[in-house]
Amino acid sequence: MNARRPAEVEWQVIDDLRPLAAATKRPAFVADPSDVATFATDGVVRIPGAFTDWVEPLRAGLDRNLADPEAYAFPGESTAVEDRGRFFNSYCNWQLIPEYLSFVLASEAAAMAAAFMASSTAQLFHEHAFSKEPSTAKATPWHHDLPYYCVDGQQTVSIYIPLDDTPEETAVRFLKGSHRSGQLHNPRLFVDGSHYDTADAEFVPVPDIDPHTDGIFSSELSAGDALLFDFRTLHGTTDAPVVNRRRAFSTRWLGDDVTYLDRPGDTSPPLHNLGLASGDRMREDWFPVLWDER
Ligand SMILES: O=C(O)CCC(=O)C(=O)O
Repeated sequence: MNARRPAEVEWQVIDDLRPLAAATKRPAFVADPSDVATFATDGVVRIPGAFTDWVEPLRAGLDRNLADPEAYAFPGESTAVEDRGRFFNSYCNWQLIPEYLSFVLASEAAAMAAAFMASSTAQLFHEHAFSKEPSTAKATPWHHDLPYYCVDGQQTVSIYIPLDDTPEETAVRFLKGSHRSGQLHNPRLFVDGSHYDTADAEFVPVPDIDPHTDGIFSSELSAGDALLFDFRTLHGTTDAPVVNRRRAFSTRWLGDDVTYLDRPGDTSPPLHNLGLASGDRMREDWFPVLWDER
């Protein structure tokens, strides 16, 4: 999603995650049917206070990442040298950062993901952490996530947890219903909004979306809320300056119908040599199934 250096650190450090998944238990989650209906219709729903208890541990995990970005996989800076502030992100480090590992293995996220995807399983794809520091005035370009990923399917969800109270002006916004458009849009670099060079010829440019476009979901957020969104839901931010730090932690989940897709161009995360062909289920030894009602 930005100008990334190659991973200096191996993103996949545990050889086979299936024993770890089998040896640990995650709490159940009872979804409110009206939230599930909103997610299906709008492609996004906010669940206030869902992960308040995880805010401190996840901030501590992100601090490790920020203190030594090169010690973790795929560090990315999305502010140019001349820009004010800092927009940092990093992903695929949940096996390396103990607080992230605890979250994926012990929180309600897996059960919540399965409930909202209407899936009997929830398979963890990866986590993604973000930090916009005070004075950053950098928009997150409007995009949706599926075209960046080496997967395809309808049953997907990101669980995005703000780690700071965030005013509406700088919070991530969503175009309601955009997950049902049937179109896939070119992935864009976060640093300047330009399209990936090698994007699929079938992709269409992201439409112009501004804060007043009809059907925008936007809200002020409290640390520990959850925003659940489909990988196909368009989202982005304004370039309003960030006043107080704005950190967030997302986990990306795959449901029953999701399979590997060998995309023609670059993908993000740049996961190579997965040993899969298009149409294969993502391998459960590297992408663990953490909720399973099969
Ligand atoms: O927090 C942001 O500005 C971007 C978040 C995002 O794009 C995502 O979680 O997919």
